[in-house]
Amino acid sequence: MEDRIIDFLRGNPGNIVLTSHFNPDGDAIGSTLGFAHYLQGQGFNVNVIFPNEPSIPLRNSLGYSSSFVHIDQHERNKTKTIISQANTLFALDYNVSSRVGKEMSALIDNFSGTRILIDHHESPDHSFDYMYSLTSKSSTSEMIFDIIEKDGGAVDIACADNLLMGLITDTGSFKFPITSSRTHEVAGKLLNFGAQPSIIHERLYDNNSKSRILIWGLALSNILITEDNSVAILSLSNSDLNEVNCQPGDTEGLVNQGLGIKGVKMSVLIREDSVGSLKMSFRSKGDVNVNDYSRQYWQGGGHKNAAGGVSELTILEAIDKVKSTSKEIIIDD
Ligand SMILES: [Mn+2]
Repeated sequence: MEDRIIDFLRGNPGNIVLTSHFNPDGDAIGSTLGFAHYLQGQGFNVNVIFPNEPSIPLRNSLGYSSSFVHIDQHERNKTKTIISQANTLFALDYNVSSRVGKEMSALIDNFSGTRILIDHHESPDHSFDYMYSLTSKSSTSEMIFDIIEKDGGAVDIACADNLLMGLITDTGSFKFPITSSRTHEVAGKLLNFGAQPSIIHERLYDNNSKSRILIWGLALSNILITEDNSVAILSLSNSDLNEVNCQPGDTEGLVNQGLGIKGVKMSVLIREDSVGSLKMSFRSKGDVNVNDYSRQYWQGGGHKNAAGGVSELTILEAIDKVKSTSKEIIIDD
């Protein structure tokens, strides 16, 4: 399939719309903008639609300010028109249309043209017309590079910058187990196309807002660790978030801090977005499978070592539930 995606587009000329998931992360932005800039360079008419606005560091990727980038929450009428005038729609870095949020998922479900999914999450929705799904891949950005490389056209600096950002963010700067020799090879090739890892890194990680540092401080000062020292639990109440005027993206990456504690195999972040609505994030090491765990207990899923979920419990109830259920998935050394 991946060999034929761009040939398919050449055989079916028309407008292309590329979409990614709600709260777009580095790989969502990276894969979508990387592909969009490549396709534009190949003469295609492209538009990109994200459901809501990404965090500021992600908005600073090269080419983010292109006129073809749209935010559904800000430009509803425009995005509806774009989707109605497209004949091919890409779903990048998400496995089911509900991941784009309620408002936008209807537009994707009812899209009358060809729907193509490119993604590395588990359990992709088989209702798409074409699917390129590989859970062994570090990132959707790596998959997009595979497609582009086979096509053989010019990779401009905006494409290279965005794809490398996707690789860096989804692999935790090349340290997660999903990182393969191919991931490093792709990164090397992106450097040859002009991407600058030091600049991407500085933009992403040395560019914190005050509210981000304050919310991390609050969460870390209240960290709980289970008696057997295997699970770290971070929690932020609605009033914590309001106290520091927490902005979208401020808690991104926070859950990984729990894994930095010696002996901890799973880290959990519980965030109370509004009272009665918890967002759960899970990270794990090695064979501790948080995808299965979140599916079973938290109405969510994701990858083996990184997953999300939701809950209607209170924070204290959710902490108790993590304590009682996580024992099942922790594997003793
Ligand atoms: Mn991804």
